[in-house]
Amino acid sequence: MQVVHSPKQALHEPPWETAGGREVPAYEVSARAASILAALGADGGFTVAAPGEHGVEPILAVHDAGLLRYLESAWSEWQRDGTGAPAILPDTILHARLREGMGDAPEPESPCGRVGHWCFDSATPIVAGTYDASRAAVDVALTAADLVLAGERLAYGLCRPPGHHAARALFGGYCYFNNAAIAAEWLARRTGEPVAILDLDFHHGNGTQQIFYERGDALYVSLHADPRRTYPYYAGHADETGSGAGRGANVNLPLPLGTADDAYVAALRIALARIAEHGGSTVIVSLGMDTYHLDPIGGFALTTGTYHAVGEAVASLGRRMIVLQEGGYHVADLGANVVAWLRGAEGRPPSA
Ligand code: OKP
Ligand code: ZN
Repeated sequence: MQVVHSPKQALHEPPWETAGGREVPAYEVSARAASILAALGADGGFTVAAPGEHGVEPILAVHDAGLLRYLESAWSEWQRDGTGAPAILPDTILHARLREGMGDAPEPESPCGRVGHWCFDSATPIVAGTYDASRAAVDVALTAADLVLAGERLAYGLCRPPGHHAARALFGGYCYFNNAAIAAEWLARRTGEPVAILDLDFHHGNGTQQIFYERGDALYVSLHADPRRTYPYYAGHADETGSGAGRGANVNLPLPLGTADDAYVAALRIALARIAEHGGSTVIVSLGMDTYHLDPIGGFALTTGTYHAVGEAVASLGRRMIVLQEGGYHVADLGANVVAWLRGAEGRPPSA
């Protein structure tokens, strides 16, 4: 199987994040990619290649130009004019209700003001290498899409930082650009076909949902922890089904904390049935391994064997697959879990 990854992605190495009112070591670190690359290498059935550069146009097909401009300039501006902190985090965030009934305010000019205009949480620091790494992750996703467009049945993009929380004009949730949404739009424009995105990360992909919410040609289907108790809290409920032309093309299957293998696979069957009803030859999988029973920030109880079964079940749709990495924070077992999933998707048996 062809795998795409860039060493530039390791340039994003945030020192910490905040979680539950505490400063904690960052979970979304380059050791995650190293774990996956080591496991792919040990398996021997994967060929890793660097991405091709795709420029900013596919990003602007999905994201607001102001978000791209902000992420491109944030670090140098912070060096010039920031607080001297080793990472950028907002302390004031543009909340919709602050402007209730008053229309939009202009983007502020100071670094502390600007970050809160484009960021929605305190878990997503910007450091020196964040922009280059995020651009590389987008190129990884697009190159994986190109492989499938060129005839591969399946390609894996080892994206990092992840993407599914990034909305059209907002970053957050460890995500800066929405890799899966950018790849989906790229594919839709090139094929003229509908496309389906299956999001298997523990967290709901609020960004991907938002980007395609009014689109009927892009189906978004997600299995995730119920947002009543879990991040990102404000999206991912079952009654969010799309609007306008997108009515019915958004499918949320929230699951209770503690969900284990059998209940997960049962929900997956429902997700796959919805995808089978939708047209198009390709499924983009947002693959998060934070559903793992040992994940430090997840709350499901999946085991490695189930990842193999899930890969196999998704492959049974008979569609081409662009598999893109999202979360998964149990670094030691992350690689083995990804390999299990991909072997299942390829129709190979689980490793011994
Ligand atoms: C990114 B991805 C939990 C705090 C959650 C942000 C989580 C981002 C997850 N106590 N902080 O979907 O894996
Ligand atoms: Zn996640």
